[in-house]
Amino acid sequence: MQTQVVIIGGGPAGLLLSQMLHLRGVDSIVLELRSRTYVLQRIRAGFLEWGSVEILREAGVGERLDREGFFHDGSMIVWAGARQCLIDTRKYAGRQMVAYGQTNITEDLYAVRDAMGGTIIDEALDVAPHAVDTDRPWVSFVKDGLEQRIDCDFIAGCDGSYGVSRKAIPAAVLRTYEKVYPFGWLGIMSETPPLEDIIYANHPRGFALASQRNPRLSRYYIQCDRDTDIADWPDDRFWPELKARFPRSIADEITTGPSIEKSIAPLRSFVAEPMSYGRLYLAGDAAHIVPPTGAKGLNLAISDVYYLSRALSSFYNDSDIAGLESYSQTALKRVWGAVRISWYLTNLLHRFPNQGEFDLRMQENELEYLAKSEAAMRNLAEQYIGMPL
Ligand code: FAS
Ligand code: PHB
Repeated sequence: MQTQVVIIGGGPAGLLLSQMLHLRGVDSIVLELRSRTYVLQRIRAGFLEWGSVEILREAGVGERLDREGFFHDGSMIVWAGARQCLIDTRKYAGRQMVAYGQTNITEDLYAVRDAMGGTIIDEALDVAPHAVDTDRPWVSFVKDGLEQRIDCDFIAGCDGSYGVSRKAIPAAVLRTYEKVYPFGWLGIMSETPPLEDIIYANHPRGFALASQRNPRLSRYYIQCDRDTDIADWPDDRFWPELKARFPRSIADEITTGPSIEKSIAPLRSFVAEPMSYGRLYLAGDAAHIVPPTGAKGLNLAISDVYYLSRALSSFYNDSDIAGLESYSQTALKRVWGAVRISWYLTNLLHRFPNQGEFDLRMQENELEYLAKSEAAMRNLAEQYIGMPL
């Protein structure tokens, strides 16, 4: 087979890139390891920066998002009993955050790709990029037991943190940066009415978060040990623990019910540099991971694709290679900004093992400063909603 861009990975990054390239007249083939059913049952992120909303609208997948997304003016932080402040993105950054599940985005992208005749090869095994440091790269894979080959001009590695693309960058070239946090998030989804606001809790028992997907679907998280066994957390243990981490007035508003999904996400930051090598370009989790505290993971995948789709379109439509040459540097500037704000919020809101009184005073003073200083809140709000693309 032959195409212009082979995209390895059919998650949000890969599907969105395929769609944005199509709208710019660039052909691609998506190779996805898993079945479509498997990809669509994954429950992950759910919180979009304003820039991501605009990009998804431009890609032609904004209609359901605008109809079903939960647009709101910011997220609440509660701490020390009844103290609270709003990260008011509408007041301080003139933009709203939108709660809309990654699963919905993936469904919408599959639908629009199918409608426009996109080529997505599911259950593609042993995908391997070849000759990425030449101008004739190609990709091999196995489908229904048959070895296949696709010749192309470029390869986009959108295969997540444990994919194959990043490994195609020689060890002598690749630099990685990692920080592993000493805890994870135990998350559940329940078919219960959510709270009015998205609320982060800094609590002596540990961090908690109340979020949502729609008026009938709630998403909750509690900080847990990295080695937590999910079997130790039946619903009748989760709900009281979640409530114990919020002020009583909020806890009493939480509607409990059977969980329809429960999973544990370890928290870590990871960045691979450079995000390109020869004709290979990385986007999304293939290049970086952030702790979910700042809700940046999915949004970074979307902004990477924003830059990469424009760079590839300029190459094909204007014979301009500047965007491709600067892609890694441009994307990494935004990546490191998201890594930093996620690191800041993770340190601000969680309880760390061996945290002393001094550290707790630092957290409390920072929260009080945010609550009192317009300048401090403006600083946080503009980063939380996402810096301009
Ligand atoms: P993805 O991992 O979503 O997609 C990569 C795709 O490549 C997958 O479909 C995979 O099957 C495929 N693939 C892998 N190896 C392959 C191979 N060799 N060949 C072909 N295909 C291959 N972000 C937030 O902002 N907020 C959150 O609350 C949040 N929660 C998360 C919870 C969990 C458990 C995880 C794992 C991540 C979470 N994230 C969250 C981050 C997450 O949303 C990612 O940022 C987002 O999925 C990134 O999208 P992609 O880069 O497309 O990677
Ligand atoms: C979510 O709704 O999944 C969510 C919201 C805010 C975050 C992280 C995750 O910071």
